[in-house]
Amino acid sequence: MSSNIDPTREELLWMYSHMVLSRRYERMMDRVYMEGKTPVFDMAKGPVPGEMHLSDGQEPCAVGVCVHLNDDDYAVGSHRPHHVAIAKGVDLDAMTAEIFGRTTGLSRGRGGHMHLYDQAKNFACSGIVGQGIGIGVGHALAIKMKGGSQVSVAWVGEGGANQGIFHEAMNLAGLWKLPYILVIEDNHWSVSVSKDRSTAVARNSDRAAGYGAVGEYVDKNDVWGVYAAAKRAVDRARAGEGPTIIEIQTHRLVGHFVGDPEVYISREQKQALTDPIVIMRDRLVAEGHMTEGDAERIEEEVAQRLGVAEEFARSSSEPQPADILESALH
Ligand SMILES: Cc1ncc(C[n+]2csc(CCOP(=O)(O)OP(=O)(O)O)c2C)c(N)n1
Repeated sequence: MSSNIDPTREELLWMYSHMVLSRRYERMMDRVYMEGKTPVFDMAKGPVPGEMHLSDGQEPCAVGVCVHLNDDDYAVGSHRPHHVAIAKGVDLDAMTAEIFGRTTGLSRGRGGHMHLYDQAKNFACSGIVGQGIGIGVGHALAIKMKGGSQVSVAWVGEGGANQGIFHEAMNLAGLWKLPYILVIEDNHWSVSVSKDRSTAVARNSDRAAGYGAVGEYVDKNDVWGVYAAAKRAVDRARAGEGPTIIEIQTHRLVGHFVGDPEVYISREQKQALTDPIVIMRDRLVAEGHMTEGDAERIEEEVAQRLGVAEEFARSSSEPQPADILESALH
């Protein structure tokens, strides 16, 4: 479908500033994650142990959808969740502390970066690839049974869309006409397996017809295209017209995880990738929605906010073994 619904200036600036916030967040996370992990890469070391999946380049998939959502709408991210959490408004201090494994984190530091949970923003995510598809349908069923007007959105990679739960969940979403939107972030790679080696159809949005859903396809990581597709999908969901699959052609500008040697992608392929933030900034300036000065101010505000979040996490205490049986909720 074509992009024929234009964002307001306020929406454009919201999307842009949240893309910048998300990208700078990932750069900060890349830096703190690598602390203490070299010269021989050791995942268990440093202030943020474990695996780390960053979303650089995939920001349009988050902001173009979340700009239409309210706090009480449901959002379930994947194992690569930071951009969606930030766009859904998850508290940056508590999220950062959670990733650092500290007691002030969203779940008192017990979830880590792939298991962020914020009840105030109806946000969750999971390290089990594809799981969010079913959780999202569960949210949508709950909304319908309670007669609510919210929508439920889940994000999954094109690799995760090949999990069995995709078919079961989409079938029920279509059968029951649930207020459900599945966003497929097609970054072409499932770790090192390319989509053409794993998926029988060229477009996952074509699968929608098999489940009584509407399929939307967004090319070129286009934030305007995501905005328009998501607006149609949210309007349909709130009107009781059932589910939508939004497939977005996106790309990750970084490895699958921090430390990925990326031997499966050539230098030429990597160099050909474009940056959606640079594209959006240039277009906003060219169309008079924003000045270069506005862009600089956004960068400064973001840097200041991230400094506060990092300091909050670093200065928070580590969990104690004696507290393990206490609830993870604050
Ligand atoms: C059920 C399950 N199987 C395998 C894994 C290991 N794993 C983590 S990320 C990933 C690839 C996911 O690819 P995709 O869904 O395309 O998302 P992307 O990483 O590209 O964002 C795999 C196989 C897992 N976490 N969960």
